[in-house]
Amino acid sequence: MNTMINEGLVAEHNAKLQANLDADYAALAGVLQRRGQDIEQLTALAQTFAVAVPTWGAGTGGTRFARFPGVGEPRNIFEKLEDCAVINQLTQATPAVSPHFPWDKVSDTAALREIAQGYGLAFDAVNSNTFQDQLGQAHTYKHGSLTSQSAAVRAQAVEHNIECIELGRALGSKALTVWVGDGANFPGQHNLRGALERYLDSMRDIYGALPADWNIFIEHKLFEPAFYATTIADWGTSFACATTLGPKAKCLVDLGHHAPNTNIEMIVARLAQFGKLGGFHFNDSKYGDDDLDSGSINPFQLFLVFNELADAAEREGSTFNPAYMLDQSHNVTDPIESLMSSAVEVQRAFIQSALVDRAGLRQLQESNDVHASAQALKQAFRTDVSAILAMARLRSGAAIDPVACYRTTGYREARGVARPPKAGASSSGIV
Ligand code: AOS
Ligand code: ZN
Ligand code: ZN
Repeated sequence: MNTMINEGLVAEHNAKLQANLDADYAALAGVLQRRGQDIEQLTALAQTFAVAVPTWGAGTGGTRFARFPGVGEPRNIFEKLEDCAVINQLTQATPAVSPHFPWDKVSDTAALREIAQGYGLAFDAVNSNTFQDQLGQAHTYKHGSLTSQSAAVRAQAVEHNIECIELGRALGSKALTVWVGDGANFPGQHNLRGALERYLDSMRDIYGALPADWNIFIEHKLFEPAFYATTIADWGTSFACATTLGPKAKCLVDLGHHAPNTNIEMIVARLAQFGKLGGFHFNDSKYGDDDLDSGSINPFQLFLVFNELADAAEREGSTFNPAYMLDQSHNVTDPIESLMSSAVEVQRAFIQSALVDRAGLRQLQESNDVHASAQALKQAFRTDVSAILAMARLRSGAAIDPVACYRTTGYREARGVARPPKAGASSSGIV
């Protein structure tokens, strides 16, 4: 296995922290034992956790207003893979990468797959992009893509999605995520029903090109860039489309794509109940699609989402297997640090949800003990499982404290030398 970070540095970091970790782990083991829980089982469970890293997350995304490029940002998919390899080496929680086309320019899929494998990385869902125009493109997406009034624009958008499937197939991916910004900025701009009919027609063509063992994930988003009526604005529309299209079509929940205060965990429960929960884009937000690091604003919501996932997993068994991906954008942090933190926070919610005594909670609910039911969740959420996560990382060969370890390696500084910014690159350009 190729490693980007010198393994000796990771071992040195771990050696310094291990005595404290052992003490914290023993203390937590005692707390959990008094509750009838076995810390070793939880640590083994934590070692199974995986969330995919978005290739676009390795660079600085910025905001609508500005982008402040960071030092040594990856300039192509190969360099993004290097950063993804670091993230997985130090967390052992991110063994897959979710590419975005055509941002990720791939000419030799076999070579790319081999390089990824060398780092121990696989490819998760591929993402299409018909929300912006690319140089040399025949038709503009200014007035929509899959929903466009123009048959030629729709055909171009469908064709792009089919190309994404082909690239994904060559890379070993098993799913296509489709998010479109299509919608209206003004009342009257669209016939609301007509736009969705055209979307479904386009999606039927893409669906028809899916390999037998593939899924297509429909990602809904309340608004932006359309500010009056986004065509796939909510989980209801997504669910209706996924149901209309067929069994390979499922819904993808990006946590930032809802109105403030929306009960996202209930959406998760509904989609799981009806067999249409395809996957997640994890991130956090205060206002809208803020794309902040997971768990940075509302960790309780993340926990409650995982509480529903634990319930669904118990009911459905091993067939319940939604895809986990991060989707975040950085302007003021080092993307590697943010992605590592997010992966750990999602893993934290996963383990906290495993602390809930589900049979006990059911009894409390059946007896209408409202206070105790709420406290059962609160107790799990309040439990600091950091020692479990750190021990899982140590046992899997990762770093006890990924960000602290990363900061000792000088990786970013070295990339600054190895990856000088492209001459004349625009400050808003995607690297
Ligand atoms: C857009 O808001 C969505 O979250 C999509 O997942 C998008 O493809 C991704 O965020 C990259 O911009
Ligand atoms: Zn997303
Ligand atoms: Zn988004």
